[in-house]
Amino acid sequence: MNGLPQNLASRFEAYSHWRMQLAARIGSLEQWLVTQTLLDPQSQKAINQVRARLHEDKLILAFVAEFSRGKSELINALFFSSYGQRLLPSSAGRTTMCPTELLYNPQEPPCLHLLPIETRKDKTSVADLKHNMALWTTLPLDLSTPESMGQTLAHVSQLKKVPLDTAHQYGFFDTDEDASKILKNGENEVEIPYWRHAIINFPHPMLEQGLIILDTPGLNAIGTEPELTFSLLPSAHGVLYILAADAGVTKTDLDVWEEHLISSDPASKNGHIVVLNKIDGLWDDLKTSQAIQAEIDKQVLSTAKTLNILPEQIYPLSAQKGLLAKINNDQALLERSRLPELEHALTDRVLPARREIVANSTQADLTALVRGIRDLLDMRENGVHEQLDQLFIMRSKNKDVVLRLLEQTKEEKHAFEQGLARYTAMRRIFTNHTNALLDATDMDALRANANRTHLALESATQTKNVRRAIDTFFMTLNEDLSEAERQVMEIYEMIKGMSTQFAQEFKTRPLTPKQFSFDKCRREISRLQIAYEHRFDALWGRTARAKLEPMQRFFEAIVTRAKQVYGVANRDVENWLKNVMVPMEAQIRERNQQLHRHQENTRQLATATTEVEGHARELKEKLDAIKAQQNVLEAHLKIINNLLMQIEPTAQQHIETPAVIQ
Ligand SMILES: Nc1nc2c(ncn2[C@@H]2O[C@H](COP(=O)(O)OP(=O)(O)OP(=O)(O)O)[C@@H](O)[C@H]2O)c(=O)[nH]1
Ligand SMILES: [Mg+2]
Repeated sequence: MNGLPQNLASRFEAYSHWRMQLAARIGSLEQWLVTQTLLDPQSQKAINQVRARLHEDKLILAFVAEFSRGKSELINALFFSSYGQRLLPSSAGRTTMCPTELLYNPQEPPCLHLLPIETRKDKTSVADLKHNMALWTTLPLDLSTPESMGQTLAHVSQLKKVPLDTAHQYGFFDTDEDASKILKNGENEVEIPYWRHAIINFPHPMLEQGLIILDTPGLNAIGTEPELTFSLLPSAHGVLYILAADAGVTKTDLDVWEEHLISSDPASKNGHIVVLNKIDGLWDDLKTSQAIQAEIDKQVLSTAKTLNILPEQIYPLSAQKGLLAKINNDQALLERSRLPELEHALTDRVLPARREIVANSTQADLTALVRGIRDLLDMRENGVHEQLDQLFIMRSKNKDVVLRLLEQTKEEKHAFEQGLARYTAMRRIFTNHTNALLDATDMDALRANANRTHLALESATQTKNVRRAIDTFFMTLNEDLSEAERQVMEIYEMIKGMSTQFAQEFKTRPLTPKQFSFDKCRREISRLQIAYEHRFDALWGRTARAKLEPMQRFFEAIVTRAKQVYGVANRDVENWLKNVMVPMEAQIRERNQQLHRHQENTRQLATATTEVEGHARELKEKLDAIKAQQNVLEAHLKIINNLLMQIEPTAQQHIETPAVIQ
C-alpha cells in the first residue's frame, strides 16, 4: 500500500485511463479519416482539440475553512500518508499563510514556486502573474527525504513584520477596526504573510494524472485575496468545507461558509462536502462506543441544521487519527477515524460528476464533426446512384436521350454556379456579423468597460457610488452578451436558410448548423455578480465611506474572473465560427466535383457507348468502397460511444476492436 486511499486512487487512475483510451480511439478515427481524405483542415483542428482537452483535463479539489480546522492535516491524511510524516505544515494556530496549489507539471523538476507578497502592491492578479514566473521564487524540492521536503514546504507558513502603512498597501488591515485590534501594544509593525501564493510541483501519482489540490489559509484571514473567492474557488470541481468538532460552528466558520461557499452559487450548496473534523476529541474511554456515536450524531444534526444542509452531506472524521493510522498501517484506528467514508464520497460524487461533464462535451464536439462526414459519404453515395441511373438510360444507346442528358448536366452546372454566387454574397454578410459578434465580446470591450469602472471608482467617495460603478460594469457585460447572442442568432438563421435552399435545389440532405450558446458564460457572470454582492456587503456594508485601494483590488479580482470567463467564451465562439460553415462548404465542394464528374462521364459515354458495361462495373465498385467507408466510420463511432457511455470504467477494461478497423 502506498498510503493513497486505494479506492479513490484506483478510481482516479481508471478515470485517467478512460480519458487516455478515449483520446487514443479518437486518434485512430482521425488517422483513418486522414487516410480516406475525409477530413478537411478545419475539422482536423477540431478533432485535435478534443483529444488535447482529454489529455489536459484537470480535477481541482479545494479545501476551505476557518484557520486551524485541519485542512492541511486532512490533505496529508488523504494523499500523502506514504511519506510517514506531515508533508504540508499543520500545527496549532494559523499555519498555511498563502493559498497553496499542489499539482504536477512534468515539464519542470519537482519544486516550490512562491510569489512574494510585495506583488500585491500593483493590481496584477495571481492568474496573470502565473505567466511571469520570473517574479516568483523557485526552490527545488528534494524528494529523497520527507524531512527535507517538509523543510522546503514549511515556507508556506512564513511571516514577516512590516510597518502598518506597508501592510495597508498590500491590502491587509483595511478597516480601522482591524488595525486597532492588531496594534494593541503601541507597536508600529504588524505580521503579514511572506508569500502571496504557492505552487508545489510534485510527482505524486494522482497529481500526475491531473488532480490539483488547493489548500487555503484560514479563509477568514484578514486581507484574504478576493481572487480566491472570485476565481480559484469557482473553478474547483469539488469544494470541501471543514469544521472542527471541538469548536462547533462558530461565527467565523459561518462567515466563511456564507461568504465563500454558498454565496458563489446558492444552488451548488448541495454539491459541497462538509467535514466535521477532530471527532477524536469526543473519544472518551469512560464512555461506551454507542454513547460516543450518539454524541457525534448529535453534532452532525445540529451542524446540518445550522448550515441548512442534509445531514448526509456531513462527514464526521478525524484527519489526525486517519493520518496516524495510515502511517502505522493500523486498520482498526483507520476505521475508527472514519476517513475512508470521506474517500468514498470523493470517489462516488466528485469523480463521476467530472466524468459526465467530460463525456458530454466530447460527445457534443464529435457529433457535429461526424454529422458532416456522414453527410459527405451520403452525398457521394447518392452521386454514384445518379450516375448509375444515367448509365441505365444510356444502355438504350438512344442518341436523343444522350443529348438530353448532356444538356441536363450543363443546366445543373449552371444552376450550381448561380447558387455559388449567392453563397459568396452570403459569406460577405457572414463576415460582417462575425466582426460585430467578436467586437461585442472581445477583451478590448471588457478592458474598456473595466477602465471606465476604475475611473468611476477613483472619483467615488461614498460606498453607494462605488456600488453603482460596479453595478454598471455588470450591466454593460450583460448588454454586450445580449448583443453577441443576437449576432449568433442572425448567423445561425442565415446559414440554416442557405443550407435549406441549397438542399432543395440540389436534392441533398438539409444540414442543421451547430448551435452556439452563451448560457455558460452568462451563468458564470451571474455567479460572479452574486459573489460580488455578498462580499461587498460583508466588506463595506458597515462603513459609509469607501476606501480606494481595497476597492480597486476588490474590483480587479472581479475583472480577473470576468476575463477568464470571456477568454473561454471567446475561444468557444471563435471555434464555432470557424466550424459552422465547414459542413456546408464540404457539401458545396462535393457537389462541384460530382457535377464535374457527371459531365465528363456523360461526354465520354456519348462518344464511346460501348464502354457502358465497364463503366457500370467501376461505379458499382465505387459504391462498395463508399459502403465500406460508412461501415468503418460507424465501427469507430461505436467504440467511441461505448467508451463514452461506460458508467464504471476500470483500469484493466479492454475494448474489443471490430474486425473492419483492424
Ligand atoms: N485532535 C485532532 N487534532 C487535529 C485533527 N486534525 C488536525 N488537527 C490539529 O489541528 C491543528 C490545525 O491543523 P491544520 O491542518 O494546520 O489546520 P488548517 O485548517 O490547515 O489551518 P490553517 O493552515 O492555519 O488555515 C494542528 O495542530 C493539527 O494537528 C484531528 O482530527 N484531531
Ligand atoms: Mg493549513
